[in-house]
Amino acid sequence: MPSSRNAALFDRAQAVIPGGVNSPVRAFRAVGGTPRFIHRAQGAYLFDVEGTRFIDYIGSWGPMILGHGHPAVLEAVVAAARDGLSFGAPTEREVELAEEILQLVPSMDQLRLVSSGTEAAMSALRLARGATGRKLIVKFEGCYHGHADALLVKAGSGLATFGHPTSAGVPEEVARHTVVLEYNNVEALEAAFALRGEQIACVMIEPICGNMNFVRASVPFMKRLRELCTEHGSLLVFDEVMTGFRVALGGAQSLYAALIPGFAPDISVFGKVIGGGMPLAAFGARRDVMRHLAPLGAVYQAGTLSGNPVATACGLATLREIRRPGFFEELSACTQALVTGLRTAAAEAGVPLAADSEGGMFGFFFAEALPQNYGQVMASDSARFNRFFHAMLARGVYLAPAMYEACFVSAAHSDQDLQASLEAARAALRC
Ligand code: KE4
Repeated sequence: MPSSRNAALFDRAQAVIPGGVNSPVRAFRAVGGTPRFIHRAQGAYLFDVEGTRFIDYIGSWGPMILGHGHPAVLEAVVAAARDGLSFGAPTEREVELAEEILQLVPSMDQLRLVSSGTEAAMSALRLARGATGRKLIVKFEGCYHGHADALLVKAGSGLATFGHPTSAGVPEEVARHTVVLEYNNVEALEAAFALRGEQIACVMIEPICGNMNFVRASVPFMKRLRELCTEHGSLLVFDEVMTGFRVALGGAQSLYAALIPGFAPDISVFGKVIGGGMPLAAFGARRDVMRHLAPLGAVYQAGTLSGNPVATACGLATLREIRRPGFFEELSACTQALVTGLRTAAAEAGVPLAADSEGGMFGFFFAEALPQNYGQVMASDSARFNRFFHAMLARGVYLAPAMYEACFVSAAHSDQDLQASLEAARAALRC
């Protein structure tokens, strides 16, 4: 049971902040119960206001790939803060960060730094529309790209028909320019392009969808998507806010490039890890696309804190740590060991569980097989997930409080942490 301090704080928070949280998923509504108010974090651990320690598999929803309080990152942030929190003017460090990201993501010639994944995805969308002169965008059910109006849309009644808002406040007129298709459905993709290909400005996709917990775009699907975008002059936008510098140093696009000769997205969106826990995100593309952005071109995009000097120091220090030789090999091995342990524990308990991982990102479903789309994700056993979530929380293991969210391992997670987590899982699977 949550401590009285967490409950009292939640009551206080709900008096002054809608739902008591500054981002809805934190309210535990998907899993029920009272959210834990975190007081501090260190390494692989979160500590709530009661001092209860949790092994952290959320990592701030992805950014904390090094764990909390990495010395080199802290040192860089403090030093940068001492030199000034914000200037609203260009700095050398923004150039350094841009150069280092571009070295790791060869599909981009240039990028623009912004303050959140939502801002980056929204700007990438406007850039795609401005660069192509087209209005229609395509997204996939289950993928989340932040809360820009055009992306809060669900599938229309028929194939490739107009989308409908998933949120109040999004006008139908906006949603009608968004087509929502089923993830991994090649036939639906073919039909949509056959019907409206010449109107499609871009297709935005999470290449490994962490907003469906963990669902991979199949190679045949991704290959066909790339071909269709090329054939119809539409831009392929990779939303790597979650997968970027998390599933591999070169992001998910580097994995597909290794499997599909010549593969590359046209525009890429990054966030989370590149900020190292500070508000920083980015979008980038080839020069012929980025030239459309103000002040060069007619696509306007701006931000007071874009490329903030403290955030860029945090991001740069993080990037320099994860570039170290062997970093991703070790992180992947650690994550795979956890996932293998989860599968074994579930098999021993006779509980159907399907799990997958890539780099430092993992997901699991109480289902016989890994889901390939949103419908299959939602068909998994949510009641068991919620019981499991709370049983793990009670045993000091903090998973994502929703069965459609991914989980993350950091470089700070030790073998002892993994063994403790699996011991908790063996008990939690019997709840
Ligand atoms: P932010 O605006 O939250 O920085 O990024 C939006 C975003 C864009 N694209 C992808 C693939 C994302 O996963 C996100 C944000 N992810 C959620 C968790 N699924 C952030 C947590 C939250 O909303 O509180």
